Amino acid sequence: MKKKVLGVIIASALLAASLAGCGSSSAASSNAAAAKSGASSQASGKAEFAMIAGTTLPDAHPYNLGLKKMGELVDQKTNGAVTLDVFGNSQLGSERDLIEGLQLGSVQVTCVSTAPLAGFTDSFLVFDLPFIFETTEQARAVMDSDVGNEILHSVDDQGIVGLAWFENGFRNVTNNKKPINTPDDLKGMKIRTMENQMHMAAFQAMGADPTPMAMGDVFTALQQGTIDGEENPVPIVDTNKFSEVQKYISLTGHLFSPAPVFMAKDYYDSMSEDYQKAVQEAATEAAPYERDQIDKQNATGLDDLKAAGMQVNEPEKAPFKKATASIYDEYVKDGSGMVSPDIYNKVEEIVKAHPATDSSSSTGSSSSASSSTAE
Ligand code: EAX
Repeated sequence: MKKKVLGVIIASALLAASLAGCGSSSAASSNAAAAKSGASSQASGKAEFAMIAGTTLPDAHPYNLGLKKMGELVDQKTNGAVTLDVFGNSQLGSERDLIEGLQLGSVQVTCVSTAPLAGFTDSFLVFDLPFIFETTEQARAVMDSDVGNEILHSVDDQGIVGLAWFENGFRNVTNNKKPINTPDDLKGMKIRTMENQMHMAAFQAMGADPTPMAMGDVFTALQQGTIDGEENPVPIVDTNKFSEVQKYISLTGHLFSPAPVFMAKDYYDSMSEDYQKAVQEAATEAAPYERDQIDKQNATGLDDLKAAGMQVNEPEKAPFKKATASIYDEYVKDGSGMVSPDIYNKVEEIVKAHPATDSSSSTGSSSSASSSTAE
């Protein structure tokens, strides 16, 4: 809580600084001078548009590495007139706070999972269907398709510009009680989920007791035992050091979280077309870099977790799919809070065009997981 208040204070101070810089002709001309002399305007604090980005994840997580890359690129493309400072670790609030922050103007850029968007728009709900993707390739094909683009831009009328698709990846269950081999093993377990009705319904269908909570509160809740477990991709479990408070990670791959990079529309609209283009290009170019970092951390993360004492298992997915199949009946239909059948069909078509192969499993590095399970 303290952290969040501090974050809001920092955000407000930075916002005041960025507003003071924005539109001031003296700031703009000294910035041009700095650019000419090759000096970094970020270092001298003279950017015309000094943007701040917030995320809920540790500095080493790919979201933040990707946003820093976007910052370097936009700085280069505008000779330092547009900069981006990144604040991770929920310093600027939860994902819901960050999305609202774009609308209120307290933050200019964020990267979030799609799940917390459920309270703002229905367009992203298709990604909350359990097991909709079997492979990362399928998820990426959807993000990079026309329907992916349509979904990304569906928040335009809510004061938010969709810039690019980063990703968070396949989610796995961690807990302190036992390896999860079948849905039965989840019975009665208090599992933290994101604040999303479909995720909660899926965990309920598997017999767990889902507890929605903001990311910034999860470590302490695990440590204090108010929850038994949580579910997140390997890079998050690893960079958050959940191994210090969790014994088991089960590679369920039950959901894939894409991660849109969003910008505040008012702020974007206040920029010249050249700067808007530079911001867009920087985000587009940073996306493959961010996804590479996810691949890298997925490839090494399980070994880190095992070295830190976690036990890894890879359950068969079929019983979990069966246990959560009702979510499709319940949520794929017309109506508010539902997955639009039109979007669902378009996504399914792309998935079918990218069939899974043996080597393209949902957890990336999972092939050796069961054989090398730590005891
Ligand atoms: O978007 O809250 C979560 O579990 C998410 O995976 C995280 O905040 C990244």
